[in-house]
Amino acid sequence: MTEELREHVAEELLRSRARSTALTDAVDEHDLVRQHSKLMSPLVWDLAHIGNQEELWLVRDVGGREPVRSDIDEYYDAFKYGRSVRPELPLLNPKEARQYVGDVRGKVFDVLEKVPLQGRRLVENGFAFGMIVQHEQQHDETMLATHQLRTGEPVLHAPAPPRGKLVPATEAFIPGGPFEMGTSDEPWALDNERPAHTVHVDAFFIDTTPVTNAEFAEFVLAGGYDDRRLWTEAGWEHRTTAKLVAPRFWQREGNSFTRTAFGVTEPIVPDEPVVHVCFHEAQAYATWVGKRLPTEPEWEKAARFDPETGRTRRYPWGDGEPTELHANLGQRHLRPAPVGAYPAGVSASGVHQLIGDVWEWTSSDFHGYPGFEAFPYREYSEVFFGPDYKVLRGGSFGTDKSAIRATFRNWDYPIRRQIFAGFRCARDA
Ligand code: AVJ
Ligand code: FE
Repeated sequence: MTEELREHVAEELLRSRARSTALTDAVDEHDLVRQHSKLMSPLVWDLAHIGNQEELWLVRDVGGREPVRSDIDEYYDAFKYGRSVRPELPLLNPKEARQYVGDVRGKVFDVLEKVPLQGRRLVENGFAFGMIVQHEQQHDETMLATHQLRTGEPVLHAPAPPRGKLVPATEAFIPGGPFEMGTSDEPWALDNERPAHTVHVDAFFIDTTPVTNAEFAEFVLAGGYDDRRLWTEAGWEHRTTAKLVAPRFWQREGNSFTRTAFGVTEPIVPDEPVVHVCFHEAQAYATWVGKRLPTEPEWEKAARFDPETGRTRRYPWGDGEPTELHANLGQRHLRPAPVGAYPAGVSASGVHQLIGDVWEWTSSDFHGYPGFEAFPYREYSEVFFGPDYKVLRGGSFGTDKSAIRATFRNWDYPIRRQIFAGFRCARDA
C-alpha cells in the first residue's frame, strides 16, 4: 500500500467523522438518546455502532490489537437487537459514545500507519478501511433520515442546490444487446457489486429525469391512489392498510401540497424529483403513465453503457470521480436538485441525475450476481438476498461520494418511505 493510499484513507476517515459529528452535535442529549421513529435507532446508537464496527474490523481484525471495549459488542450488533428495541438497551450515553468512537479512531490511525497492507485480501488496496469509511457514511445517511423524522425546530441548514435547466428530450433510447454489468476491479466495491459479468438487455426507453413533484402531484389529484387497477395486489393491500394518500411528509391543502423537510414546511417545488415514496407508489405511478419501473440491469446500462464504443463506464459521465458539477451528493444540499441541474453528469445515452438527488427504485429483487462470493461477511449482503427486498440505485443528496458508484446496490422493503427514494420510468422499445 503506497503512502498516497494511506493518505487517501486518512482523509476519507476524517471526512466521514466530520459528518457523523455534525449530525450528532446538531441536537441535544435528549434528542440523541430518544427514538424519533420505530423505524430508526436512537442517533447515539448509530454513533457507537459506527465505532464498534470500526473496532471489530480495523482495530481487532486488521490491526490484531486488544479490544477498546469488549463488553458492548452485542448491543451494537444490528442482527441481535432490531431498531425498535434499541432504546431499551444499556447503550453508551452521548458522552461515552463520543469518547468511544474517538478512542477507536485513535487506534485506527495507529494501525493505518503501521500495518503491512498486503498479503491478505481484506487489506488489499485498503479495502477494509474503505469498507469502514462507507459503513460510516451509510449510517450518516441513516442518521439524516432520522433527522428528517425528528419533529421540532430546524437544526440542519444547507445552501440551495443549483437551478434546474431544460432537458429537451424526455426519454432516452438504450439499444438492445449485451453490456458488462457490475465490477471486478473497483477497489472499494462491496461484495454484491461483484463480479463483472455480461448481461443481455432488450432495447428500451428510459426517462431522462426522475419523476418530479409536479408530475407526482398530478397523479395524486387524478385519484391515482384510489384507482385499484394501477396497483399490484401487494401494493393495493399496503396502500389500504397504511392509508397512503400522497408521498410521506406531504400535506394536502385543497388542490395543492406542502412538504416538510428537516423541520421546514413549504410548498412542493414543482421541478424537484419526488422523494419519500415507496416502491408501490412508484410502481402505481409508472402504470398510470403507461410505463413501468426500469429493471436493475436496465438502470445500470442506461448509466454506464457507451453506445458509441460499447464500453461500460465507471460513472454516467465517464471514469472520473464525482465532483460538485456532476451530482448532488454528500448532504451539501439538503434536498434533491431540480431536474436538469447537473448537465455535466449526463450519461452517454443522455440520461440525467442517475447519481445523487434521490435513490431510484428498480423493479428488481435483490440477488447475488453469477459468481457472487460473500466478502468479508455474509451479513453485509447475502442474508438479504431474495424476494423481500427491492433494489435501489444511484444514491441521494444524503449519500456521500465514497458510498456511491454506478455499480453500487442498495436495497429495502418495498413499503419503506423514510429513505430518500424516488424513481424514474422506463418502457419497452
Ligand atoms: C446497504 C443501506 C441497506 O443501512 O441497512 C449499514 C448498509 N449495512 N450497516 C443498511 C449497512 C450495515 C445497509 N444498506
Ligand atoms: Fe451498520
